Amino acid sequence: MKNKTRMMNWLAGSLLLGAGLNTASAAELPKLVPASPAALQRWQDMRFGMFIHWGPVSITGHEIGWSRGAQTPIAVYDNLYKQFNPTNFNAAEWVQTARDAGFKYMVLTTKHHDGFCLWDTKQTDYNIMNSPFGRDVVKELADACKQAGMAFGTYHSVCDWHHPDFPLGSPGGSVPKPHPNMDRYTEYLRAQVTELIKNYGPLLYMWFDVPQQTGPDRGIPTANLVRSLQPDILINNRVGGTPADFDTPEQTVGGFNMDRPWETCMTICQQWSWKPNDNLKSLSQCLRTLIQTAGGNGNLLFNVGPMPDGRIEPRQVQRLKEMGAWLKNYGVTIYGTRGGPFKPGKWGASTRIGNRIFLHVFQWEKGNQDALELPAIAARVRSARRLDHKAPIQESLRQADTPLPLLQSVETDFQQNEEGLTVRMPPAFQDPIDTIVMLELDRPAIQLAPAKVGSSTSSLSSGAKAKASNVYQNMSEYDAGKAVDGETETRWATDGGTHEAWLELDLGKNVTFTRMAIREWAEGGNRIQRFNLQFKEGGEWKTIFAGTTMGPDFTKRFEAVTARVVRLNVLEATDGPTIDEWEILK
Ligand code: FHN
Repeated sequence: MKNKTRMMNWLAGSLLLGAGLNTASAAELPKLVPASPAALQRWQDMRFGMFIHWGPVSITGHEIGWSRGAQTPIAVYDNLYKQFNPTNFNAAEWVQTARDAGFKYMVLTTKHHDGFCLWDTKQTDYNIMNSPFGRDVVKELADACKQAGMAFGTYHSVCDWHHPDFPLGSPGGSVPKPHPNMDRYTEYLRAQVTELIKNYGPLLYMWFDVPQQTGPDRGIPTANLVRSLQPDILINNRVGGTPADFDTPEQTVGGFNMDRPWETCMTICQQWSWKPNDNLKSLSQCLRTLIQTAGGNGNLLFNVGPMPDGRIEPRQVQRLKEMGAWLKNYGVTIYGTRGGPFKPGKWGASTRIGNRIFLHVFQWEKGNQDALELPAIAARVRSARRLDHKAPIQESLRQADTPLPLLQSVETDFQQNEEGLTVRMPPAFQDPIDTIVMLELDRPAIQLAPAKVGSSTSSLSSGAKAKASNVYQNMSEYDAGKAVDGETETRWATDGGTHEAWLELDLGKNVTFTRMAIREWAEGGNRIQRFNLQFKEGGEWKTIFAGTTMGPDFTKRFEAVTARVVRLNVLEATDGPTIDEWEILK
């Protein structure tokens, strides 16, 4: 757990505050060469990529990089490669697994924080060619991807806890090296990045990671070197000191954003690298993550950790095959689409392409005749049809403007007026994971402004005056009001290491309510261990409910309460409590 917390704190810190180790003033900083818009568009159309975390560490079953000097002593960890001989590794099989899953690109860890290199690098002997396996894994996978028409990208860790010149060492970058030389290390890093692009490219992108000790004065020149070697390559926001081309929310679905590309990276289990009997996500979790990501206008980089013998665990292969079967029928609602116009939420998500909106409905309003109420849009809906791969094929529905497969669909009950749109779905046709309704419009769907769906407008706490005992770095992006702004992609956050805190809402007047729904920030894990909910009456605090863990989907119904001021008291938390959204409902 410690490693994971350290990993998350690194992520929260460096992505939020930038690596900030800049020695040059803004005026002297080099300018980042911008990305190719066409390359960005091509990558966004792909929507779904396979992340692969692999290396000799898989022998131990512990986390790559982070277990060095933690669960596994450094001397043992650094010699694992001498017994690494994954004779069942077959790049073509990995690529076939990716194709069967519906992935459109693959990304392999070429070097993680442990410094071990999975290719025939001339910069260090600490590489796969000096293992019993003795084969260039990066080359074999890159070639197999090319052969199959699968895009290939490389993950490359900026930090290197093994390399003597990198200032920080294991565990987790927490121990300073005796004789660091960051200039020499940066040259080493750039020499390896050059090898990867020149010898294994063209690459879809360089996915840099954990840019410890690397501010814009180093990060931007490295990014520009990458761009000079392959002008249409993409670069993520972790090269150091620059947001570069796209954001990388981790282990959570990123916020709806039509302006800046982003890609959620997430594990299919819990650990990034191989872990025996790890918790495998359900098909519903996997598909809904993909749908919510595409609905937010993002890509999903979904991770597997192959076993020490070179195979991907059969359980994971099976889960990926199930995703692929769904995408075979409904990939038309994901690939090539853009997010929205209806923003993702508990209700589901929406994607759009041409004059079509695809509603991905996770929950219908039982108390409202199994309807879905949507806000008004500036377009006329010509038809609503439920996609059903078992329905008869209608040649007429072939998409003339894009080479999309036939859409097998069934007419669906909907009403539209100036208030909004209501779609009804009999329970018999409600899919337990995702019911897809295609709306045909009288204009291009991309023209429509994004719109929020559902309960946030009905929450009595929407826009309430909020205050809290603590706000992360006193940053307005994380202040108390972010817990009641109706946006699940913003949140109230507190400083790391905060174990108690309160969040107080002034609802503006006495209101009567019977329900609360609180979303604890999913990426942070269940930090809240004990809490209570109170309201103020006659100057005294009265407790409505006292609980233990909260999680991302906490709801509680209780006897009607009438009050103006309410408070969430976090009495015990493993780390800084943070709330996406707090709804108070009649
Ligand atoms: O520390 C790494 C972690 O091992 C993994 O590679 C993830 C993938 O995005 N990146 C870092 C944690 O943010």
